[in-house]
Amino acid sequence: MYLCYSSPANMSYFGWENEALPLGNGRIGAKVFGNPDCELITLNEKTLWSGGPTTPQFHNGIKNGDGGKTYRAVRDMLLNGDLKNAQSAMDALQGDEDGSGDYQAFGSLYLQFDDFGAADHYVRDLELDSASAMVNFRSGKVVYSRHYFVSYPDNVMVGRLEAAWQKKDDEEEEEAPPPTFSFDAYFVSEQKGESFSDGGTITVEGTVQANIGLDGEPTENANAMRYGGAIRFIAQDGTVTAGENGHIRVENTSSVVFVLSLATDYQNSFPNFSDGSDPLRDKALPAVEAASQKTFGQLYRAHLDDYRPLFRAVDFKLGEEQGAHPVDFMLKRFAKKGEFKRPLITLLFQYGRYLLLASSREGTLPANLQGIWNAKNDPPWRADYHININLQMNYWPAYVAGIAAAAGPYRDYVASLRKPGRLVAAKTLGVGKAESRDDPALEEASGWVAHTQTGPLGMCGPGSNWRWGWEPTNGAWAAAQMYDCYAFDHDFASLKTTVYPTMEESARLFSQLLCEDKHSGRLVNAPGCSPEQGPATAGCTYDQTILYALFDAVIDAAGVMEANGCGDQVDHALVETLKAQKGRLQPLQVGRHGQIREWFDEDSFPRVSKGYSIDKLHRHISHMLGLYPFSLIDDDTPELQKAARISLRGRGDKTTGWAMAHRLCCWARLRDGDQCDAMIATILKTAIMKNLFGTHPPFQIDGNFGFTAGVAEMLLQSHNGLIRILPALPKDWRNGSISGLHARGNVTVGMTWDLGRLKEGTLCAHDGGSVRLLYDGKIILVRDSSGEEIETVFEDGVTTFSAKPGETYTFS
Ligand code: FUC
Repeated sequence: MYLCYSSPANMSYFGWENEALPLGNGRIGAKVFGNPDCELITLNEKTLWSGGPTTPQFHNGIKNGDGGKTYRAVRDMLLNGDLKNAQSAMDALQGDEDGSGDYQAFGSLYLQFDDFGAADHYVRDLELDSASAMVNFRSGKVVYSRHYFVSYPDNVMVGRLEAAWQKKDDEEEEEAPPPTFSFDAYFVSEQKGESFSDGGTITVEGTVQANIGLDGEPTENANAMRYGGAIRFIAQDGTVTAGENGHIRVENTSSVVFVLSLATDYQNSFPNFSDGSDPLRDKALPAVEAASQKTFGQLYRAHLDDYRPLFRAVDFKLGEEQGAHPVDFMLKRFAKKGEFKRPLITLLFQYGRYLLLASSREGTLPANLQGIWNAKNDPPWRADYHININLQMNYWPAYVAGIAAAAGPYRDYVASLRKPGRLVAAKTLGVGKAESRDDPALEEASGWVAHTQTGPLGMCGPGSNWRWGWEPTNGAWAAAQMYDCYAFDHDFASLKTTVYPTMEESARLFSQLLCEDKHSGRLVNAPGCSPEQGPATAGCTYDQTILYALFDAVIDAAGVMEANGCGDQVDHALVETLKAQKGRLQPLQVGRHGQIREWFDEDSFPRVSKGYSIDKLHRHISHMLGLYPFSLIDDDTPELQKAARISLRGRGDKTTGWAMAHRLCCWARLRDGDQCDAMIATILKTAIMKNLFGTHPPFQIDGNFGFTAGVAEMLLQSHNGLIRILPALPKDWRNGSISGLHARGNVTVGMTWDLGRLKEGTLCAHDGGSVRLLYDGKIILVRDSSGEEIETVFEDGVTTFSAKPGETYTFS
């Protein structure tokens, strides 16, 4: 599977965003432009951030640290029905982003070639199956080829550039010595770090200056984070020599390999985020040193051995091959004539899996708003971790689309918000005792909170505008989603050490904050906002849904902990309280127009009022969380399904990239395949760039990940104890197959369909147990691996059987 193009990427920010091709190993990110005469590779290191505790103005977003006084006052206004005054009072709850920093650009590698004449027969591609970018072209009788990849096992980017005589089939093997080329290599640091060259190696190091690209001067966000990078050139023939100003000259070579590694001294350990290392000498140079002892072939083999099994776990076909067409041509033809739809869907689905593996692997930060790729020191929305949907969406495909190897960084990052989140909870909500970042009270699991804009250096306080910045349940959502690691994959080790304690502590906080709303009798969180619009109210659908889902996850997980002999780590009294509180949250209400209400009182409050406005077509559909990703709206609540349909229709299809992906997931849960197909068409036409990056606009990668999750959800669903086969197959996806999808309960499922009907499926319940299958209410025949039909029970359209651990069954 390829993304292929017949011209290089434009050497501009536009070209970077729309055209250059991404590579990555979760830690080092690269984008390849592929210009024949001057190769440009922009580079990133995931942890290179400005801001944080070493900048004097940073206070984790806490502006009003009055121990919860204001919070309680606003809450009481809302509980007393004083909606109007509460809106003005909200201003005092705002925090700020001071010193929270931005994800920084690392720099660029340039390879400036000596003139070799005009280039033709140009092809540039990204092969998803090998996670490699290739550039090939000819000049005269010479074929030039470049091959790049970023290796997770060796933690280096590797490139090989070669020249060879063009061979015609009927010609004898060329006798002449191989053709050669020459170039100057140099590195441009986006942090104003100076580079040096010695022998065949360029090094660069420095400290983060922050936003220096803007006016040339370091700003107050400079945080002294150390970074280092090393690039070594190894030529098969010709010469490699160090030049002036950090340049390397490669002369008359027919084949040269470079290995490159980047590092910082960051570690995610609040409040001191430095590991005290010298990133150049302790990390980047040793990685380059070790890799340069190996051949290109050895490095490539190790890369493939690591990556390929992960990528190949899922194979997806929709009955029409992609052919050798350039992607931009396919996108245009689809927009104009509806052609190439199926190959574009399979490609974009697999691209989402590719991108998550490239931007999120065990041991580092999760994929941010741009994954790992960034060419600016002031990227949109800081390229941070927004948690009112964006970070969560990045990880929606992780389990269902068979790339759990990418999920670890999400789990670890959310867990790392606990400590700064305790400080925010103590100072703004009055829960917990911590006064400062080094207060020993921060060691107590007293309850953590995180609002919208979070970052890797401890930012999790409220934002500078409450309309988007005050959303304390965001962290609770992020925590609830962590449970996927157990729900899908039965990863008990993660549940025990990281996931359960993080979820339980979030629930502990909200369990204390919930208040009784006398009018409705509900327990409510207040004040709360529906992201990112409308008034602050008591008990909005967003808050109540998230808390319901979190409490549910904690209660379930507590049972799993108990069953695995870890009951002593469970706060049993809390779990009993959560059980009692859950039933009183009443998250979902149907309103006057038959819609799911986004706010409890939405039928009675004015649509536009001083301090807030409501956009009927708003991109966020936060009142739909009960439909997806949570599962409060299902076949057993048809009236809520109907209301969700009305709400979704009312909100409209066309919006920003990620928001369309959320709609896609929701329509899949409503089992409306044709509407999903229509949604996909809108996404392809309006929110996908030439390099298939999703766009908000601007480029924002959650659109890619949400797309992959949505397509998976059309083919397989596994919530509320049922595995649904082909639940939202569009009429137009007549024939196809998919293998390697994951269902909750640690089950792997594959399916083939023909003329819109299930032909055959395979299923492996890795841990065995009872499996409940639903396909269109039809009876399903199940055979074991020897082809014997096994005993099943068919009731209410559901086929149930008992699976042996690890046995592969077929069904039809
Ligand atoms: C959310 C959205 C915005 C944007 C930002 C990064 O808060 O509302 O549209 O995607 O995150």
